[in-house]
Amino acid sequence: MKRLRLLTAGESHGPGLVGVLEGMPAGLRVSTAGVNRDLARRQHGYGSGRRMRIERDRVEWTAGIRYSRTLGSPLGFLVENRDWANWTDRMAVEPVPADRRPKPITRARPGHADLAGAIKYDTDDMREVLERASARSTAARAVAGAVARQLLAAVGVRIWSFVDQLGPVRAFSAAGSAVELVPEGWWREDLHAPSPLRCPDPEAEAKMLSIIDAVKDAGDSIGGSFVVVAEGLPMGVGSDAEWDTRLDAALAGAVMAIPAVKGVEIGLGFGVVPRRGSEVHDVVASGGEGWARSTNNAGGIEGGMSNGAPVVVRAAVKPVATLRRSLSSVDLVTGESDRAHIERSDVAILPRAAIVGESMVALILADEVLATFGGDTIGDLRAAVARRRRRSRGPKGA
Ligand code: EPS
Repeated sequence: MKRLRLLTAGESHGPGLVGVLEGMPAGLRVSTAGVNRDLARRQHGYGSGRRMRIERDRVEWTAGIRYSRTLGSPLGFLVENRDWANWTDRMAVEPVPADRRPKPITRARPGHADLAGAIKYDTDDMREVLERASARSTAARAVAGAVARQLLAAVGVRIWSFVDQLGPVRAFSAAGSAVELVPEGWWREDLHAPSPLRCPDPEAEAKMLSIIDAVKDAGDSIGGSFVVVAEGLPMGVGSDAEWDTRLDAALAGAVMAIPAVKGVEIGLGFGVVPRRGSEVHDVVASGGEGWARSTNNAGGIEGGMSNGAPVVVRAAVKPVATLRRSLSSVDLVTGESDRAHIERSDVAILPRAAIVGESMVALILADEVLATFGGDTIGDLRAAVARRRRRSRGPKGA
């Protein structure tokens, strides 16, 4: 990131997750209830394992906020792992006598960090890898993302998401991201009373739920895709000037950095491949208010910059790597062929991954907004954004 820095630490079954977010302007009112609401949203969804019944994620601030406002200094925070109480031997910081140590994990799960990590860190116990590689780490990102979301809200940007596909079932049976088919204002419903899979098409969602049940019974897992939408971003955030200043590149990298994400599209994405230019580009018209575009195939980004239309990012999520009916593997120590290790896990993570997607998009957009408009205080930022909005109202002569 250009102006923000986020550093997180924490193992899945250690005492907790910590984070430092540096670069927020002073004076932003931070709603702790809002951050906790986003943490709860990340925990919601059908297909989760038993762990989600143990955790009640809440943020504890350790730095950077006074009387609910940011000071401009780094924000420090902590999210406790309630499950830690059940893991004090297995994840002890101090040495534990050999007879009290659990059996090492030596049979790598295909698709997980286990094997490459065991080689990289030179360990015979894959627990030392999988604890940090766990998607538990995304709870810390959700805290930082929630603060970023509040900064964006202060300058008129709103972020929401939905699950648009699970296995073979697509919301609205539509090709592409289907954003335009989501009922107006659905995001509000999702915020306050989310459906089990956070899918805005109830018919498709019912099918998705039965797929999850069938996959669970078969000891298997299933993936799909989610879409994140950011509305109200001013024009010209990001820049065309250099390969590493482009907004789409930053978004793609950050969303790809979510565990289990294997593909990222902006707007039409891979849908551009079979189409001609006249079927892809969003014609420019000047409507009653500002620049009117009847389509948004560009997903809100042209030339590496926001064009004022909603930013639309879609991500492909692979099925979770832990299968109850585990796949073939080889024991790291004995070299014998055997079934992969089985760790308590989730069957489907789509509705939760979508919230992590919101967090990553919020972080990047907050960073890009700050890099574009600057400001030591939220007041400076607001004034600069307002100037840009005035300038982008429409053609000069209109
Ligand atoms: C995860 C496995 C499960 C998930 C965990 C990620 O945890 P456990 O092994 O304790 O059952 O619930 O996700 C979280 C704890 C979380 O907060 O998202 C994994 O193997 O990645």
